[in-house]
Amino acid sequence: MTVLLLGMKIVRSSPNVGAEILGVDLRLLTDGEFEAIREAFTDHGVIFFRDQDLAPDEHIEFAQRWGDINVNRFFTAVDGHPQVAEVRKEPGQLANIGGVWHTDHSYDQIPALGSILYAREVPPVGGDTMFASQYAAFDALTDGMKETLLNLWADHSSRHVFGQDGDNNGLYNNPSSATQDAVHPVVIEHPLSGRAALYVNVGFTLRLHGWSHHESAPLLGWLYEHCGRAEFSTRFTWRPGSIAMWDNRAVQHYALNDYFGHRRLMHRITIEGTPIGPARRQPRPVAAAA
Ligand SMILES: O=C(O)CCC(=O)C(=O)O
Ligand SMILES: [Fe+2]
Repeated sequence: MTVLLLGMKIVRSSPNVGAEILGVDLRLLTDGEFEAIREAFTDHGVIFFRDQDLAPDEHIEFAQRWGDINVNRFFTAVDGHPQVAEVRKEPGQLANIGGVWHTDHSYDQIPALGSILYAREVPPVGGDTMFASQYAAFDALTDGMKETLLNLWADHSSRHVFGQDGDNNGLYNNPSSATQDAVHPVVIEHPLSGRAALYVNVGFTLRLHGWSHHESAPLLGWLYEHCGRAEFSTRFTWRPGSIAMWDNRAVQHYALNDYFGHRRLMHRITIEGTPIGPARRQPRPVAAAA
């Protein structure tokens, strides 16, 4: 489906998630265009732009339209621009940043709204990023599973990824500031759309709150598999100048690590979020008449 708005074209990327926004220069946005982009962001969970030419200051200016910038504690910043984090992988490097399904910042009490990732240098082929709708993931569950999950909370942490003893792979800085832990509902009410979204991720969720690791593992393992199902996802192929802006409360993402021998360099700005709370319990089903 294609929607035309103020000369911009909004083209859905897949049935459940993502839209590409064509015909706009992010350096010259009118307020009307920005409102249409914000609406597309709420509707589609992740939005994509092509052929943008943004200096770090222009990237920052676009980001500030959405809210305050979250200055990343763990990523190396672009020289002279602490608000802009580098997501870099060098040709000889094995590990990448974000190479499993995950939700950024779920370890924070108030998780970031999302990120604006801008491609500077990309491999000739590979290095795509996948996004999966956590609305679709929740909607596809049975009533029984929904009812169960609506009562659960989960513990999240940054320590096992960014901390001193974490699986850091030399990718991140400041391990001593990986002190964030948070408890969030397993199903959140999205602060913009009001829709219910699954909110556990293999990157940062430790266990169900009040459950042991052993008790949590089977259910969480099943949910992690479910969260990233192909039907809920879209795959974005980058070109230099491409942008993806995703909503951490609505989608998970996964940076594919399939381009050994090539450099990939992205600039990322993260926007602060607002508090999240549990999705409302569904009304009790009426028993079917005999
Ligand atoms: O490099 C990418 O495509 C995404 C990496 C990632 O997970 C992130 O920037 O949060
Ligand atoms: Fe990420």
